[in-house]
Amino acid sequence: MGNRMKAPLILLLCLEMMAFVVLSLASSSVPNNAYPSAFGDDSGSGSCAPREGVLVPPRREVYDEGRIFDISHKYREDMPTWGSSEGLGRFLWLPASMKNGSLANNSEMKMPTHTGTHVDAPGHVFDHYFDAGFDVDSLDLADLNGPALLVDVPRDKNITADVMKDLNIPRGVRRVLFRTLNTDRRLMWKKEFDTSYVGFMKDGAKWLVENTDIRLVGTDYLSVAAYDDLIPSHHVFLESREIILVEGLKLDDIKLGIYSVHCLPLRLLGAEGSPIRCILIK
Ligand SMILES: *C1O[C@H](CO)[C@@H](O)[C@H](O)[C@H]1NC(C)=O
Ligand SMILES: *[C@@H]1O[C@H](CO)[C@@H](O)[C@H](O)[C@H]1NC(C)=O
Ligand SMILES: *[C@@H]1O[C@H](CO)[C@@H](O)[C@H](O)[C@H]1NC(C)=O
Repeated sequence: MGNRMKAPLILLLCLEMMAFVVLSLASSSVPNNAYPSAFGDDSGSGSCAPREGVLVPPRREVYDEGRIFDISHKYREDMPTWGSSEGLGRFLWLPASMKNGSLANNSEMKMPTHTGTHVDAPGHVFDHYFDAGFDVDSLDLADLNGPALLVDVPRDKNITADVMKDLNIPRGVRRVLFRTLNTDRRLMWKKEFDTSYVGFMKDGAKWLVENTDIRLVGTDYLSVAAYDDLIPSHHVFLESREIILVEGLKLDDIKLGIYSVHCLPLRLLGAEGSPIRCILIK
């Protein structure tokens, strides 16, 4: 376990040359001039009819005519980040660019590993697990992929033991995505971190561990645990090292029911968190 990465994640994104040829629609008001099409106009291709000769990249939330749903958030400069009122801020830049004479554009990025839609490994809240190497690369892909239930929880409470009991999730269900008031409040679209988000209270986490077969717990803000029970709820979930927590999911406009979920974290050796791409397939 010699090679231990620190929390910030630094990756080189080597885009295949000319894979994304994007004509600049830059205006002086866009926040990140190096990435005009990604950060400039979030309304995507819908708002302006493509002009002749202007290439417009596809940006989708749903694929294959409603069969595949992207439930990961886009990484944006104005997405919320833990404990900050400023949002994520600049996380992507171009040390080498074609505009400056390079043969290709090569971006670098830096962000906390628990940013946006992400996964927690047991080492997140147990230092002896961290030291023993229970990082995101140790998570079981069989738990991160398979049949999953999308449920709504009551909008007037955090997720307590009573709430869990009333959900009546049958034994045998291994993956559950919990949609909460956070989705209605669009908290993942607000750059200010908000401590009043809905999450699991300790007794709700304990009820889930003791009375269900759930191995994958997904929620719709930056932590599955309510702010008031932040560490206790994480402890209850992660102690057995059998439950995987996926946080910051984008569950808007998806019908309740059973899907096939597919979540893939990066293989970040030594990291107790990782950005994760999750999709639901009907
Ligand atoms: C990178 O190269 C692409 C393709 O030539 C171009 O469209 C884009 O504007 C370039 N970006 C920068 C920041 O140079
Ligand atoms: C190109 O280089 C100039 C001068 O070093 C720098 O100010 C500018 O930001 C660079 N542009 C890009 C797109 O990297
Ligand atoms: C959930 O708990 C947080 C504190 O952790 C609190 O601010 C919030 O109001 C609670 N939400 C609901 C709907 O009860």
